[in-house]
Amino acid sequence: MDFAAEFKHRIARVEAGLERLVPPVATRPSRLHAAMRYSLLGGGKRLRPVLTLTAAELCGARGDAALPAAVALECVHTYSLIHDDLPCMDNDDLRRGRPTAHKQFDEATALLAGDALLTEAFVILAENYAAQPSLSHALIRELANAASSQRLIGGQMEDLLAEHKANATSDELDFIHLNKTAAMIEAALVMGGIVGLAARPPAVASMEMRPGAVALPPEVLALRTIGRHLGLAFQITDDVLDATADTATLGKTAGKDARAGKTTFVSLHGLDASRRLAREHTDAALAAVAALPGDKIFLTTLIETMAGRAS
Ligand code: GRG
Repeated sequence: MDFAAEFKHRIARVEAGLERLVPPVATRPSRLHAAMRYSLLGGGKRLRPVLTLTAAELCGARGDAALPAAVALECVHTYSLIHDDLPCMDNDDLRRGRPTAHKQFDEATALLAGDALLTEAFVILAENYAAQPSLSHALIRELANAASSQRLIGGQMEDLLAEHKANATSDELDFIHLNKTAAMIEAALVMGGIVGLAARPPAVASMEMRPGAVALPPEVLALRTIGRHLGLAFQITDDVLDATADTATLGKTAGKDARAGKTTFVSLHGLDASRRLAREHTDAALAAVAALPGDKIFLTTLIETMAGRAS
């Protein structure tokens, strides 16, 4: 397998999906849709939607069945970045190598573009999986939980609270990253898995998808475990890069954590221990991949690539 070519191909599928499933700029009000598309289509590594497509294929999805799920996930991720950059949060000028949404447009437009992307994600799921109500429901539930007050938003809240403390504890840091970062990576993989498993014979698929189903399919449990470890490895690597890489390479402001006196994996454990910890979580993610069906070489190489990323 030519990993680089395959990765590029999957990113191109995601870009085409984003282009097609999000309202065009001409949609009224044009300024709002321009801001949504500016943030959504202006770069980004697309790791999460590629994870969705990959998990879906491993679990049996055909063609572009998981593309709307991948696009919905990227819409929620992009909303969180827009809001995180706002003056009332991180107050950042640079994102994905370009001016942040509130710098390019204005603060109110950026706020609304974030709100609209969050809402659009659920429109995309409801509309594109309408013919499979139990699948649609399972996807909406997964994404809503990941973006909820107890996960993404809860992680962001504790992150803000921790900024005002002299020293956050290891437990607080774990809560922040399990929720602010890992929740969306977990959801990316699980949503892909759910789409793949829905392609199984109807009786099995609808039983597994039922809310409160007694036994979740082992593939979903494995994807959750992979997502949790991958998310933690991703965040630790992010902290290491913030401390060691430059702004041009990152496409966002480097060194912000130390300047803000923020508790990070690096400030708490040091660079070497942080790198070791990231490696341990990457290995744990790789170990959990073994429980998945199919040819896992693309997923394992992607996990290794994420561990070794420079931006
Ligand atoms: C405002 C509800 C709300 C949440 C904000 C995503 C987020 C939570 C904050 C952004 C800052 C940050 C360091 C978050 C940790 C997760 C993370 C590293 C996000 C950036 O993901 P990448 O690197 O971004 O995959 P691209 O631009 O490549 O998609």
